[in-house]
Amino acid sequence: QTLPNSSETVTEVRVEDDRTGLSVETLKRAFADNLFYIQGKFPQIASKNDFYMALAYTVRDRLLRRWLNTAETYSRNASRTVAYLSAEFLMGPQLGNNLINLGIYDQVNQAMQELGLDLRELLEEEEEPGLGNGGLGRLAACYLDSLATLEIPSLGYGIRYEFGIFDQDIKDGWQVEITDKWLSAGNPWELPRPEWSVEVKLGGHTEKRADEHGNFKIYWVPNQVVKGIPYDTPILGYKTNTANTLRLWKAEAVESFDFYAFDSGDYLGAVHQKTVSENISKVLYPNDNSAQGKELRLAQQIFFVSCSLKDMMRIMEQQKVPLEQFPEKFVIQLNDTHPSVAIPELMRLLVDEYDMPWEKAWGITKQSFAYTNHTLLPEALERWPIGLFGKMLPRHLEIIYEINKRFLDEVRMKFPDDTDRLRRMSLIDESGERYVRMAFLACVGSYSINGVAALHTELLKKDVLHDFYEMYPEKFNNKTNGVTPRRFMVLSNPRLCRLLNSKIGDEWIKNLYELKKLEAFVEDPEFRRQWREMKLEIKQDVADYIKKTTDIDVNVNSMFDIQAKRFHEYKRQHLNVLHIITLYNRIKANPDIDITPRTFLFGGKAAPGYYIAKLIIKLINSVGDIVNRDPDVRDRLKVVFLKDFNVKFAQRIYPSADLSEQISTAGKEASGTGNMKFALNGAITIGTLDGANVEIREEVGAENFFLFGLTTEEVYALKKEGYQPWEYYQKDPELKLAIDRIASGFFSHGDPKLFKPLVDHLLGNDQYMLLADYRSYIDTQDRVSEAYRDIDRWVRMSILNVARMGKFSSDRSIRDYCEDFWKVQPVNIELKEYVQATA
Ligand code: 9GP
Repeated sequence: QTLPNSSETVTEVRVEDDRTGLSVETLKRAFADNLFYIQGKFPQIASKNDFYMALAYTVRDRLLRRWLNTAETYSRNASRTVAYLSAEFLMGPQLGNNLINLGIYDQVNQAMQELGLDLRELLEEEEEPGLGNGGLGRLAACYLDSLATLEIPSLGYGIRYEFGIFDQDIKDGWQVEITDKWLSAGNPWELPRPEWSVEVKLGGHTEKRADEHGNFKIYWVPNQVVKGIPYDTPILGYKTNTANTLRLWKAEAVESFDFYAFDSGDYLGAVHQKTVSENISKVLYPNDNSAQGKELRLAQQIFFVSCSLKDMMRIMEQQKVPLEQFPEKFVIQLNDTHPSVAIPELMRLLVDEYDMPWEKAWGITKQSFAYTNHTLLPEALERWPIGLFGKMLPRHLEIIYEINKRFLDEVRMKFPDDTDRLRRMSLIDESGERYVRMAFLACVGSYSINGVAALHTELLKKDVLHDFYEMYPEKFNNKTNGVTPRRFMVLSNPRLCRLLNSKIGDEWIKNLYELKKLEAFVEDPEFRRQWREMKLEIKQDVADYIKKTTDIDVNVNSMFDIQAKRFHEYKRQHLNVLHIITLYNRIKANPDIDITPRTFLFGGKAAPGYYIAKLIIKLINSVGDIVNRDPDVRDRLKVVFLKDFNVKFAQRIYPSADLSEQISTAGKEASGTGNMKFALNGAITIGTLDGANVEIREEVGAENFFLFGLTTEEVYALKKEGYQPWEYYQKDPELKLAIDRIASGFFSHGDPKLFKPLVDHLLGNDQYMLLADYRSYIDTQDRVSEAYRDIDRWVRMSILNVARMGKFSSDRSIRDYCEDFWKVQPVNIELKEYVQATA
């Protein structure tokens, strides 16, 4: 071969094909090689984990070429990049997803078979990185998948928690938390990049001093410095060459030992600093939808945003992009308020460290950030006590005061003589103990503010952020959430995929609106038969799993009625329990009653400190103990709590649902994404007009959705007029009996005290209005039971649900973000051969 612009002839040497080849033979050889050279094992003594690791490295090798090509292309073009800042990334297992996205699932399956191994068992072996609590972290993971699939340059930035979300065990019906040691067997998917480590300052005080030119400047004198080390994970798009990066920061001490203390004999003191620093990335706060006003949590937030901003500046420097062009090079998406301390941190970097005038720095900052709000719950809106904030971030507090001063001037200008508005909108809450209001800071420092479902965005505008909407109407927009069909259909539901592909091809995997084509087959009885058979097979798998893990027998012909999500009072798992008890009471009153058999499945974790949520878990298990054993029930009802709901488990459970419970109090669930995952797998929803349920119902049609309950307006109105749960209890004999049974100790071995706190909540103020919605819920559930008896009608509904869910792909969400305000273009990645030339 002749080199371009040269007459020299060279020999071409390809990098060993074992690292890139996709044939079954090559995969087998590469796998054996990795088992030998990386795991240091021969097959006879290798553990399942060794096999898993060998396969993971085999797959990672195939990602690396795409990853490096992508990085090289972005670097060469200095492409505009989305920086997605999130305290949580709930990635789920990597191996299966990478096989799907590389398009080599079948080859690898065959290769493993030929080696006498079972791919499914190896997939089971993976410890998933559970670096998130629930919907918020999983959304971030779905968005990374879509960004890569749509070939959008992007970086996910977060924290590499040593311990992710706890593993849940159930002992005597109670949740028990177990530390999640996800890293203990090693993580083959990440690469540490110590050369890009950065330092982050904490604590101390500020001083005003003259610099070398005699100009007065503010200096921050910290009392602690920690080092952030980036760990990179490739995020491959579906059947593209794009492999973006998830960059998670691990905290370490700047010096492992304080040598002075060490020399003076204070060994423990010397190690102390190391421990304090490492604590920052030690553990994920296991709270969903509630803010934790803890010092360590604030340290986590400043730690990862400061590391990330400095990393972006390093990239700009390397690509020779001037700092003034920060907003052209990066758009920083704030995933909830957790990273919003990035706003004063960017100001500090520009003003203090790069000597930029305030106005210029503020211009850059305001154009760089976009904020997504994910909650309407007041307790989840973060605020930091001034004392705590100032102690850890004294310079940031000064900057926030300055931002606030200038902001309130703007408010005064737009709304003269409205002092109450100033008080309401101030970044500092002065109504009692003083707090920094992080959501307000995010609103002021961002050029875009979005909610995550149409109703949620409307409620932000009308209520939670109403003043900010009046101040900056142009900033507000909606971006309804979506989920990735790669993980939640292709990987998790191969049977459904095969059936879909046989009818409409596989275009839907990249363009979910293609599912619409299924509608043409809904009148085909053979297709409906296949659909029904498929569902039964899936349910059988889950039934086997339930038998294996809980020893409970469930009937696959019964309706699988599933509620799987975090435990929270607003999500109302206990309303579901009231329905179960109602059915049980009907059977007790009339054992021969004709009832549609149901299997109630629950899954989900409660925050360790959230007593009532944990009591609801105990109630489910206690009701299950009675119902499952009572001979009068004759197996027509089964109640199963499936422990340790995580991404891996979710993938198993969503496909098996007949009925999806989305029953939060209207106006409380920002969007929900479980609702989408269930419907995409053919479950029919019973739900309130809350979050994205509203849009799901619009898409699938009111006739294919079981609606019940108060609307948001009705909830507000009823609260205003003085809601009396007691009246509902008195008026409705079925409701009264259900609650009385709980209160009497019927489900707690005669102990009336056990569930008293729960009963008191319900009959006291019933904040989430279960009693008001009970009758409508029960009547709707009766209609559900009726509908399920006509299984052919049910199958039609199920098919139409899948066919009409195209809107809820995360690809659609990401496209909306890109077009609407990220203004970022896809970049095509060419896969170059890596060629070593030797003369
Ligand atoms: O509670 C919301 C959930 O409704 C939404 O689907 C998810 C992703 O947008 O975010 C959750 N919010 C939080 O976890 C805390 O703000």
